[in-house]
Amino acid sequence: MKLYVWLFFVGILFGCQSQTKTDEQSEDKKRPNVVVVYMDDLGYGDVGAYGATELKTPHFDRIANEGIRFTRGYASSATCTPSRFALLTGVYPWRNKNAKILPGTAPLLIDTQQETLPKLMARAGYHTGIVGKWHLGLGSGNVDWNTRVSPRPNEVGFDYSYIMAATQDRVPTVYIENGDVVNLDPNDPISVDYKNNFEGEPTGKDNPELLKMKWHHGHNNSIVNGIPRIGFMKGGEKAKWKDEDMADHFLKEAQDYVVQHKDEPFFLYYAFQQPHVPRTPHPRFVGSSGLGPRGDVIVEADYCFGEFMKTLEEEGILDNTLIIFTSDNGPVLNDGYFDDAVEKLGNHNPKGQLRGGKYSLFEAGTRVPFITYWKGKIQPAVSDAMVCQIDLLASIGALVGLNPEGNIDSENLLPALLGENEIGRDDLIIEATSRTAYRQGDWALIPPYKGPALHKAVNIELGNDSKYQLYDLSTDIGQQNNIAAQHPDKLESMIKDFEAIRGDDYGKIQDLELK
Ligand code: NG6
Ligand code: CA
Repeated sequence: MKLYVWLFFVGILFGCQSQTKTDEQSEDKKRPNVVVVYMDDLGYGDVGAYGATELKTPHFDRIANEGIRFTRGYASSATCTPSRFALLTGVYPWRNKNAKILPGTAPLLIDTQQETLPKLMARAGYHTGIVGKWHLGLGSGNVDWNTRVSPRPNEVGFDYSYIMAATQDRVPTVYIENGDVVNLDPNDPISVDYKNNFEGEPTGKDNPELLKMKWHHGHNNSIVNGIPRIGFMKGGEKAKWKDEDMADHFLKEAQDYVVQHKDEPFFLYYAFQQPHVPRTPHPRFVGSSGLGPRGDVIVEADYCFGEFMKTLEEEGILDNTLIIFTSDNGPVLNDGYFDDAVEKLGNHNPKGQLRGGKYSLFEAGTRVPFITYWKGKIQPAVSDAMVCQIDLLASIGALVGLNPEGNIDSENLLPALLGENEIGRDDLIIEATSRTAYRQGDWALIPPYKGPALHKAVNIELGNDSKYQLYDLSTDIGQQNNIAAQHPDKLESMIKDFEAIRGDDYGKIQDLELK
């Protein structure tokens, strides 16, 4: 072949390649980033835009007012682990018998073969990351915290993970980056046990003189930073987190993630630890709310969210990023520590007009702040569509043009999430400490369950009753009037529809996590 002919073909080839590259780049530019911001125990009434007057949340309010504020947005469960399981897998948590509040030593709850939201995003060409609270188990039992933990979030779809294993009140109290404990000194290995203490180690129960925060119920095992925890831990001194710095620490990680991945489409799951116990605001937020530490950490979380938004703005990608903001379950005041949450509540009402709270089958257990925001793309609105976190898998899948694999309960509600219509789910099964209940349209059905009506320690009505409960939420949002007896036909049809999804053995559930 003559040289110039060869050069001609090479030229075409390179031309095509650079053409493809440019197309890909502009294609990438068009593909929106997706960020799920997940609060821990933030109630329906804890946000200004949802009616809070005693607590200022300007940054949450900004996206609520400039995006879509859903009035009927649900977590799948009234506790953390099951809600997170449903969020990431699109599968109802009650289908997995292990989807309960997990100890820090629990094995990974999600099957590594199972479809997940981050896996789907990775298939769509996104970089995927998680920063913050995990609480879905790690390893396959008997985790050695001194070697790389596996399987971990990376095995269920996250390219990058920077997490706490379980909760702020559970050991191990260390950060874990891609399976490695951050700042671990090999000469001071970590041991964790949820049954037995390690010889000679102080505990919240036996050493009250070492505590800067007192336990109310539970939370009397190992002491870290003067705070008694759930579970026993030994070693890892240099790796232990400082509770007051945690919010800033996760914020920095989330910001760094954005800066590092701004030139490619990314999916970030930013899972805050606030306002879960122990509530440990950084000193600059102490007293900021006037409502005690619970209010202060909400102000702190709102600040962190504002700073995170600033980063998206400064990096020039705010108008190309879909943000979904919500909470894993409803609010609780006293969740095991004496921290003035009850005493300093004043006129603040974390659950708004709803009944119940965290752990409850009543509305406040699962109906949570739920906001979608996309600068320039989503028009400000209030939507009454019933949407649930379980639907993010199919909905975000639709956004990136992929159908999730496997059997899922997730529904594609993308048009509602983008404000193109107000069509939500027809019905939804919610879960609370292994029990389930049913929402259909405006109606709420709670089957009979044994167990206390009131969780005394946390002072929350759980929804247990010896009879079926039926509420019309359109006229009785506070679930004060059980109208099952007046509406036998409605009751019967709802039980039938509920059982068609749930099966009919739900009533046998005795094994409640809370006794
Ligand atoms: C409970 C804890 C509570 C909290 C909850 C999990 C006791 C007495 N109570 O068992 O403090 O940690 O589990 O919360 O230990 S969640 O938001 O992660 O589901
Ligand atoms: Ca929670």
